[in-house]
Amino acid sequence: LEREKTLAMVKPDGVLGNYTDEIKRVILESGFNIFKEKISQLDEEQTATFYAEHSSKSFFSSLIKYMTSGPVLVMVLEKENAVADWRALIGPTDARKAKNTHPHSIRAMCGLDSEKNCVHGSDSLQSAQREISFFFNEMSSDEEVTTHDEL
Ligand code: YYY
Ligand code: MG
Repeated sequence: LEREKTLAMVKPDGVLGNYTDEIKRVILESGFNIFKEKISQLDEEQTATFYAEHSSKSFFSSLIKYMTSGPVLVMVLEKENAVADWRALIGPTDARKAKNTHPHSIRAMCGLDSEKNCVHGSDSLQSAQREISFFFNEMSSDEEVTTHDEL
């Protein structure tokens, strides 16, 4: 399997609920290297760009309100098969479903429903590349980027 990078995010409910340390512990125990990380505060325009594929959905305006409600922690995770493995670790989009079918997933641990689901993960290698450059190239107004050594 190829070594990959994926974008992980702890969403505002996860940061405000103090789940960040627990989530990072699970990430490291699962064999990921946290290659870069920073705290960011998304505005409406940035969120609309990040979630552009969902712009016609009924939940879009509510999603933007939620995602801009507080700071997020964004991380570049690195390991073999990182994209699919991180998606598997976070569990299904709807945290209520996650609690039933994937009780050990991160969304089961700290998510609430299909909107407030605590964490994000890129859904493909192509999305991962887009999302990593979105946060770590274009949005360079957030200074405090911690970069860890590449394994
Ligand atoms: O990739 P993932 O986050 O698991 O789900 P998506 O279907 O891409 O939706 C992105 C984002 O939109 C989801 O994490 C919360 C929000 N959302 C929602 O508020 N209500 C839904 N019914 C579906 C998604
Ligand atoms: Mg998605």
